[in-house]
Amino acid sequence: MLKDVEISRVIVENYMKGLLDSLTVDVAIVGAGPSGMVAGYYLAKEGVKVAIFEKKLSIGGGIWGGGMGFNKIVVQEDAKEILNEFGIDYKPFRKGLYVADAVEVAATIASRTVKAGVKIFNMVEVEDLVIKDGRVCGVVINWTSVKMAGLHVDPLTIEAQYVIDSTGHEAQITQHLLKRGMIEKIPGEGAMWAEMGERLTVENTKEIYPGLYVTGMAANAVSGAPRMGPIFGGMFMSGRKAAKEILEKLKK
Ligand code: 48F
Repeated sequence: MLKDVEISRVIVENYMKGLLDSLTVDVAIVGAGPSGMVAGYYLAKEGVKVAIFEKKLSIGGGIWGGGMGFNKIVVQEDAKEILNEFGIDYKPFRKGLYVADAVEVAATIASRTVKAGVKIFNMVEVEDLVIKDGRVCGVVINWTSVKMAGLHVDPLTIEAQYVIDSTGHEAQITQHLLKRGMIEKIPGEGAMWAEMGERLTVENTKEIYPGLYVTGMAANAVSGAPRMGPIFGGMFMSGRKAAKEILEKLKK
């Protein structure tokens, strides 16, 4: 006989086990969009302990809708090997440019990221950073529902050696440094220019403050670089670049 409470027990026990295990991680990633998940995948693949916190119910960030809800995305030659790594199909439409199905991209990256060992906590918002002695060393989390309802409920803390701000266009996590005067400014994303935006999103992927990396559109927002619309190679390469740099630092 199946008891209703058995279902509840196994869910609570397993969730709590995962959360307890993730109170201390090597890398805490904020935002389960393309750059955050790709970064998590490449880190976990090398045995790094990673948790991703995503404030929405669904993961995948801006992938699902392609451009204006036409759920296809464009990927350029430089990032083709990342599609191959994930086993995602694509079609060339002219030399060096490919089109892929947004639903397949989002679902496959999410699946492979989880299977690589990344723990994803959806419906959890990162509301602040832990900063000690001039270094970011964790994130402050709360339920998205608590934030939405404006309830006065104190958060919990996750300890991490590195934090990645993969929150997209608003660079929400880096904003916490700005409001405390720990960085000078966040110019915000520039106007649409796909070619330049794609190049710069990779260049701007960096440790913006000790312990804090920025990837994807957050990297362009903190540097005032252009947005690029539904071309995603830069997002993937940005995530992979952050993972590579953090891996090297963790090895030291
Ligand atoms: O915006 P998003 O997809 O980030 P990205 O990796 O990719 C950008 C592209 O989707 C697209 C583009 C073309 O390439 O320009 O826009 O830079 O995903 C960001 C994720 O972060 C979550 C948000 O819900 C989204 O899923 N997020 C934002 N703030 C928080 C957060 C927060 N404070 N706590 C947790 N999650």
